[in-house]
Amino acid sequence: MACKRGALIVLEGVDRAGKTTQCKKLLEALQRSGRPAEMMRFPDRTTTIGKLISAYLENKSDLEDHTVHLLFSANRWEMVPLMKKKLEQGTTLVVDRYAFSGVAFTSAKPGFCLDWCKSPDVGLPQPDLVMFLQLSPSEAALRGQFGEERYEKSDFQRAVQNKFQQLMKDRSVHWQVINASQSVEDVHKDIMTHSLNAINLAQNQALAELWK
Ligand code: ADP
Ligand code: FDM
Repeated sequence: MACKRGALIVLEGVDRAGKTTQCKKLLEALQRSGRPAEMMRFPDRTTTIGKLISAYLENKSDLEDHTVHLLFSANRWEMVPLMKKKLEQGTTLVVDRYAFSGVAFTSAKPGFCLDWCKSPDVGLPQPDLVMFLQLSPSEAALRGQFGEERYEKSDFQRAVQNKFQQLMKDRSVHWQVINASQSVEDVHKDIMTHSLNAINLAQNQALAELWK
């Protein structure tokens, strides 16, 4: 490796767990400490595929369930060349949702198994660390009402939470459960500690492929 690569760090969790808040704080802290870092989020609603997904989530269009699953995956694959380039250049990527959300949300729908849902994302860049922000549905409810988007319903979110628990049994992924019911600052401290470890370890390791 010409230079030490950056780490691929993913934040996952149910709606209102604090993913976006914490991604931003982590990004700022890494940049302040002189470590090159950038933030990404999935779905990336700015691309052509992302706009189709966004219209679906906003209930402005309907898409068949398999189709939208494959679009979410394609929306990650279209970013892979850029992600690899950044990581190779030594930039750490802080990512708000990834393939785990893809699998958890689709497999929470009737008629979808985990293996089928995982298959289009097999071979994506393997995250060096996936932090799952754990928050109970009752605590999430205290953080405000659901918005208007398609998946923002309590029963469905509970089913998604169960699917995440199943995914976290997979030892090929470096999962770290974070207690998201702490204050914003305390959650940030935990996230920072785990991220710095992952950044140090990733420097000397080749980027692997997810679920391969
Ligand atoms: P997510 O991206 O997981 O949906 P957000 O970061 O958007 O979550 O946070 C959802 C809401 O909860 C926001 O209003 C945010 O200010 C608030 N919030 C985030 N983290 C905490 C926390 N640790 N304690 C209390 N409220 C929080
Ligand atoms: N979502 C997100 C999926 O269903 N599949 C995916 O692959 C990804 C990345 O889209 F309900 C769902 C999860 C959530 C919605 O919302 C995106 P945010 O607010 O943009 O994270």
